[in-house]
Amino acid sequence: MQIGLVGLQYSGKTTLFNTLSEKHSEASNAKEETSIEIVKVPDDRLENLTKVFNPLKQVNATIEIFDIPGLKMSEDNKVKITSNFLTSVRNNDALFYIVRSFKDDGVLHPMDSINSLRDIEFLETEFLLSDLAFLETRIEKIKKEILKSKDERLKRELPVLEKCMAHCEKELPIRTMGMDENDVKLLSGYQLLTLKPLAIAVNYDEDSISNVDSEIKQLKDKLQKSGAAIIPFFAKIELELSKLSDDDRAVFMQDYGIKESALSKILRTSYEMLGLHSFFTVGEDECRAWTIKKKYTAQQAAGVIHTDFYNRFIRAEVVHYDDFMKYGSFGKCKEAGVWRLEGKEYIVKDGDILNIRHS
Ligand SMILES: Nc1nc2c(ncn2[C@@H]2O[C@H](COP(=O)(O)OP(=O)(O)O)[C@@H](O)[C@H]2O)c(=O)[nH]1
Ligand SMILES: [Mg+2]
Repeated sequence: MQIGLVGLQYSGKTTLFNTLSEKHSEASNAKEETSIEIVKVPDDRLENLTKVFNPLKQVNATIEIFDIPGLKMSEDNKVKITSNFLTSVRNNDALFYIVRSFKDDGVLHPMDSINSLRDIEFLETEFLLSDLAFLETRIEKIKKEILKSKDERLKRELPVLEKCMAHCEKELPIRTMGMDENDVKLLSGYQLLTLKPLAIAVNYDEDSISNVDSEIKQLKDKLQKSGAAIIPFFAKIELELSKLSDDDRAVFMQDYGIKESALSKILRTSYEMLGLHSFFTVGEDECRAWTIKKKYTAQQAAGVIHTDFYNRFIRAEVVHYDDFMKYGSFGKCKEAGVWRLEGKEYIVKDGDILNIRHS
């Protein structure tokens, strides 16, 4: 899973990125290149399974976070979107739009004043224009191609693209169209920007913590049509806190009134937006958490572990994590009747422990 942090220059992307990374260095991407960090998804359930099985290694699920710079002021005092920037943005599964709301006279704002709504609308509009331009060209091209060939796929694509175009023309992002899954799959190669799940992460300073809830509520009201999640965070304080031990951090977070860390918010929101959850595999060699789509069947989940497991799938042995912790061993789970053999159509649940039987 790839998550992209985008936003105007000096909004706090790199500061947030450093909070998430294990290095916790001070902000810098002076070279203006995209940085990548592979973040381990913390999971108490996996920690507990590791305590039971004492495996050689524990493997957490991971997500890749991209710090994408590029939205800076050009010489004519305007923020320009480049095609390089859009290419970096397209590669992500979900986007976090980092918006500045912290006040600091020592830090420039590329649009000269703090106005989070304006900044959000700026990027949304640019993404919408980019999708519109793409859709227009693509629709023209497909229409011509359909006349020449009888390509069935193109014929199915055309009405979907036209619906997207009509939606964008109403200045609405494609993510709010309620497209069915097959249509989404049909368009997946195009990487339409306003189809990507979007979270708007607003960066506040410590003086505003007490006003945050009411400000976020106002933004939510104004941005209802964006279909975006909206979350507050505190880049600068959280970078300081990320350098502390877990216990100290918990104490300071409480002092500041920060209920959940930026990392936890980003992971939770990403899983929600993308419709993901986790299952586990356990054993003496490794205990591991895997990330899958919520609707995945046992066979699809097996395929995430290994394509051979998909092709040669026979059955899945399944115990839910809660049952396993309640009874303490697979043997006891069998006696209690909570250990099951499931076929390939079984829909895997969050927290299932799976063992795939294959030929
Ligand atoms: N006062 C204050 N400064 C911040 C905050 N977040 C970021 N900064 C500062 O703003 C500057 C730009 O931040 P940076 O993360 O590099 O922004 P980017 O251009 O979006 O990557 C740096 O000097 C940061 O230390 C914040 O919450 N409060
Ligand atoms: Mg940066």
